[in-house]
Amino acid sequence: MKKKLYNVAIAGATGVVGKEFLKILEDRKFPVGELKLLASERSAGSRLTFRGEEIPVTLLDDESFKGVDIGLFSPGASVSAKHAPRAGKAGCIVIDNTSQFRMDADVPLVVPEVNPKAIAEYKKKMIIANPNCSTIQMVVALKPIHDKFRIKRIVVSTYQSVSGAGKEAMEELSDQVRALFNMQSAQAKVLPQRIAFNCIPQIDSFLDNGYTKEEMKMVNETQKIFGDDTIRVTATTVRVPVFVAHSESVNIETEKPITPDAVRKLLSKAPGVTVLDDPKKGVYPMPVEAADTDDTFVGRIRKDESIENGINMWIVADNLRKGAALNAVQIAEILIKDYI
Ligand code: NAP
Ligand code: 3JM
Repeated sequence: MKKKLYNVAIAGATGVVGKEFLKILEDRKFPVGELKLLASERSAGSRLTFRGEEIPVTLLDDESFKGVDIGLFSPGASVSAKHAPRAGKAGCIVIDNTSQFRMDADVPLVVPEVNPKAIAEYKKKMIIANPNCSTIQMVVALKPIHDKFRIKRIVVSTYQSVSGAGKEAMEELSDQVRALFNMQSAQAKVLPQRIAFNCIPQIDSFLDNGYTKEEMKMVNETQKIFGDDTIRVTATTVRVPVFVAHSESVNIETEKPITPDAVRKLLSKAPGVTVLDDPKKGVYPMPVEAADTDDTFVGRIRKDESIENGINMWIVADNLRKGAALNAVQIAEILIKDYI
């Protein structure tokens, strides 16, 4: 018989992604039975509110997942590496937001609007990976275009908010702005350079090929989610002084002839996408409007006049919601509807 309520654990509950999980589970009325909030010793003993009730935060350890049906993980890659497989062995299905398992051949990498059927593969390791925030919003917008016109190449530059680097990076932007307005120097501790009134062309660490890990996540994850290694992707990822919501300038080259009107028409019907594209009236997506919403917003759709079949566009979404917690809860909703 199908369960009516599911026991859920949030690993990394006190982080910016973790707190978004709490809001989304409550807003979408996910059928939560028992809820466990897990974090490190730094936050164990504190409390967070869910459906008007204060729930204690406890230490994430080997015993945390007994009797838990679904684990929503965002405690950082090394913590997921250790605890997600242990949770899986205890019978808990883990939806992991870190980069740890995304490219594992035995772990599905899922965006519900794009490849929901891949969820079936969760049984191999009891882990489902949530893609990187920048990948998610890009593939949500590009999937309908790829299906109809076949995308050969993607060139993307990102403008990523500080919330993508966690709660301490958000505090760092506030602290630096305050310090600079008070004629004091701005200290960079979490991000690799000063972020106030600046742009940093480095997200995550550098690899030998000159790209950052964040850039290669976009390349590899897009190919895995589309199930197409022939799609060529090149990315430049940049941190900007915005609190929430990532923006992307995306250029695509397609196999079949394509027009801006055809793209607008296709995307206006695409699940999870809202087209905001009337630039002469000042209508285009921006982080301040996308923050705290669920859709992926697309605008500035225009022909790339430098090639035969090319389109430029601007894609914006809330990185903590569609880019992380919302995407994971949507996966959980499919899991309970179709699989458990
Ligand atoms: P954050 O605000 O810094 O929060 C980190 C969370 O992890 C906190 O709850 C922290 O607990 C917990 N944590 C850290 N070390 C731990 C440990 N040893 N054991 C148990 N819990 C531990 O970071 P965030 O932005 O929420 O992101 C967390 C992770 O999610 C990132 O590192 C990244 O891997 C992933 N992420 C994924 C996406 C995505 O899927 N697209 C987007 C953003 C982030 P304390 O309060 O005790 O420190
Ligand atoms: C977003 O613990 C870590 O190294 C986490 C670094 C991180 C990641 C990651 O690699 O999991 C910070 C912010 C991500 C991500 O979504 O890829």
